[in-house]
Amino acid sequence: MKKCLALAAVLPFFWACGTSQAPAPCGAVPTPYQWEWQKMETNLFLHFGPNTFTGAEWGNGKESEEVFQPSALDCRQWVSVAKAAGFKGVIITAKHHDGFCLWPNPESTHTVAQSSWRDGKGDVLRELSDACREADMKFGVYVSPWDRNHPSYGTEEYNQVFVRTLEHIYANYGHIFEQWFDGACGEGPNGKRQAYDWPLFNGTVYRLAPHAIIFSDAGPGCRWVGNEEGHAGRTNWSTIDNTSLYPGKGGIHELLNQGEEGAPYWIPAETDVSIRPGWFWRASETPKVKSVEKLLQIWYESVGRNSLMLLNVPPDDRGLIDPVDSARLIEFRAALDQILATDLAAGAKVKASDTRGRAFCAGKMLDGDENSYWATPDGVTAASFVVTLPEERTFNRVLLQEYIPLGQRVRNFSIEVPDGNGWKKIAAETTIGYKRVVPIPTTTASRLRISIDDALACPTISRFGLYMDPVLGDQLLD
Ligand code: FUL
Repeated sequence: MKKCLALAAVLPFFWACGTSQAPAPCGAVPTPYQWEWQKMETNLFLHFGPNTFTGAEWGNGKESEEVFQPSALDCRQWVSVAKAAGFKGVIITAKHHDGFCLWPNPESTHTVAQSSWRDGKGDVLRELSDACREADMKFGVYVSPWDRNHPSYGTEEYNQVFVRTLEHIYANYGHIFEQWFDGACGEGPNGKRQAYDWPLFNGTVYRLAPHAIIFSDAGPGCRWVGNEEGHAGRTNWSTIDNTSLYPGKGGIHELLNQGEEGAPYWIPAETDVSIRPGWFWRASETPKVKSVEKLLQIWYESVGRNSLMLLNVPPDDRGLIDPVDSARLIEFRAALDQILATDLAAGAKVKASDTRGRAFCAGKMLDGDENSYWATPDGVTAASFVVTLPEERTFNRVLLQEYIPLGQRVRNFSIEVPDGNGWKKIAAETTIGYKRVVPIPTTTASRLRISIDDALACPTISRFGLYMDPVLGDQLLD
């Protein structure tokens, strides 16, 4: 009896605070592996192989194995550069279109084992996967299905060769976080093209590594962003219907760039872009290594637009990251870290027009916990929140994150600052997703209003932040 009375006294208190249930997931959601992958944010791409020595972008597969002669290969140097520059994973071209394998692949006679480099005992994948494991860096592989060397390319047998090639990698080189499949499908040594068996290739990877994120134009783990210049769409849904897509299919660049609202599969965009004009290292292109400003812009237009940034930094012909590239990477990260070091929303008070209850109150956007979020009651798909800073502050970037384990929801949002007795709109955008960083004109204010103007279901916003970027300033505004 006493217990009942005590409960009766406490229950109204809980109701008053609003002990609502978490919202139900909305549409497609990421797997736990995709969620972890998205949080990596920036990874390094490593294009390395015979092209590094011949200067070609696409080798023809007839290059002698002897051309592969890195004089001072040190994969630990690659990984320490990646680590120092804040990258979470690396993806190496284990086999590019020329067919040359950076490991002794028993399925091929065009590999490191046929080169006199290290007396045919060299193995770049071994050295890199070991270096990654030692440094707690994630390791991924690009394995080109297009093979301009393999004699069986263009026949049904080649699909089996390719499967055994994947099996060999997955059996011998430890944990692989991402499998990169390029869609290129040209002619092989016998002049024939290959009919790739994608379900077989993807099935093989999932059988060997269920956790791996498979990249291709069509996913299924993540999708190409549709260009190699480094920008995701301003509208960028992590969902897409890939049922009729396949790697290499033409005419889908815009679809890949923007995703598809409400589509049935979670296949987020990955933005691959090179720090140099080409994908492979060439001495002549060293003066053209991208500037810190350009790299920051790419970060805003990839990570800041709900994508992952895969930045190619190709090792040189010694087998080392060129000092110009490594210095640029460190400068880029230092500039980015400095911008993000001070969240100018710190100490702010937030008040939302609608709240699901205390567990989902607006303050959850500022608590630094990626698993807590502001949410509105079911059915409330337009709502706003006002941020009041402790004093006037100057900023030009607004950061927002959705709690994507429950799906991507926001379709339109806007940002306003006080104007007399009312508000003035300074930005109107579409999607948010995992992370959105909106460049706004440099603004000094103590209040801001963010409105979610439309969403597929009640919004779930896990983070709000304000930053000042003095490097690019207002350069990114239209
Ligand atoms: C492309 C390839 O053809 C390029 O050589 C490069 O590997 C790039 C990342 O993907 O489709």
